[in-house]
Amino acid sequence: MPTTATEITSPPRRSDAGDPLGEIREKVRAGRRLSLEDGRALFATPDVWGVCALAHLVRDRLHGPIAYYNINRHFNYTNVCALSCAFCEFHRKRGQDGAYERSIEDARAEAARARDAGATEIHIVGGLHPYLPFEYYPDMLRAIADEAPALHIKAFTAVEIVHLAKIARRFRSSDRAEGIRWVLERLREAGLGSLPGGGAEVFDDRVHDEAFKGKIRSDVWLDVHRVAHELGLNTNATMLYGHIESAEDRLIHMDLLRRAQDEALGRLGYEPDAEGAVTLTRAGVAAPAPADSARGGFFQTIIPLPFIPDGSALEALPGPAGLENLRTLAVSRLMLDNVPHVKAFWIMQSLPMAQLMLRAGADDLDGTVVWYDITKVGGASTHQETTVWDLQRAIRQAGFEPVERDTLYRRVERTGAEWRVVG
Ligand code: V47
Repeated sequence: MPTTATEITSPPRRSDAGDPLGEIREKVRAGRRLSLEDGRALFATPDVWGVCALAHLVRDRLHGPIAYYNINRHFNYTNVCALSCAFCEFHRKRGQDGAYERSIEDARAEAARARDAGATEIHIVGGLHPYLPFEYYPDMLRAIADEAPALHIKAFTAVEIVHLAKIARRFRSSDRAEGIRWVLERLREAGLGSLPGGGAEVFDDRVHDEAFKGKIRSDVWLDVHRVAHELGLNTNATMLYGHIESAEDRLIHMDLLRRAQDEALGRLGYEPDAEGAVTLTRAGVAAPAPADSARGGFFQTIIPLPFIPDGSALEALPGPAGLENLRTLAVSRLMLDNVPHVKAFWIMQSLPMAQLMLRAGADDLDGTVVWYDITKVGGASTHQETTVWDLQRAIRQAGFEPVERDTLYRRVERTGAEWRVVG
């Protein structure tokens, strides 16, 4: 398990000065892994559209004319959090104005509403609540699974999983994996289907200490996902960019994720190339089949999240602008050659930007969402919903065929609120 990224020490030095992307284009065409130096060139070039076009090439090879969307609901069970991360405007202390805790019955009622609206997934995350007992969490999942058995439960970031291991008194720094496994097994028995990608932020200790001190560090985040993969659970990965990190930090983040994915795919029987890389963009290599949770165990999607300053302690920062968002997503597609999907999360990107991203490496627009508490752009309320029609229109206008997926990227066929997985 890697705990440190490849050192980046040498200055940029490329032979193709006339066409800075020429050598990278050849590698991309051949399905070869890009180096960190290539990544640095992708961030440095003024030719953002050239970077997007390269990412599109990869996206086209993996997914052709298809762009995915899903019908989902988010449920935030509490915003009470023991931490006070500088980038986050969601957290409250207990008793503070706006602090809330949802009951198990609230979760059950949300599951019923999601089921009745035809959602295939409920995405659950919350703050690190200092007083809720461990049993609250499996009980919540059991209530949801009982109320809406077909609803996939994607729940709890790696940060919450470690918090649960601590409150269950199972977390020992001498053997982190044991406590993490214990928690994940209990949650899976209660109905957990997969882990969302949150809490990764950016895997750098300096940034960690300034913007989210107290949260788990990268090695622990990666441990949680490794153990989840070993148990056959699929997971996602995020990267929060555009705050106090550098382009170099983003590349190291991507590098650590792709090493972890090489290991996950290795466990699933993929053969690495001579350099130890498992690229899904090489000719003749198929992406892992849409899995049920018994055959899963890898990162499904990378979700670059642009920092939204509004209401956070870092509010004075401008946040990333449009071209930076496009470039970062495109570089993620290019560097993470072993992650099948790239998601444009429209809540944070905006739907018009997410639509452009379909031409810059993204193949997935998540989702109908409905209620979202973590970020609110420009004073938006927690009601942040888009319709299936809007998602389909955005996809069609970008020149792709909209395909509804479930959480595990299997095709969904539906008539109204009735749906079934078809492949
Ligand atoms: O971990 C918090 C981020 C994440 C801010 O797995 C912020 O399918 C921007 O992980 N500006 C939670 N971002 C969201 C998340 C997610 C979203 C959609 C799909 C999936 C998936 C996962 O939101 C947190 C944090 O990185 N976040 N505050 C902010 N001010």
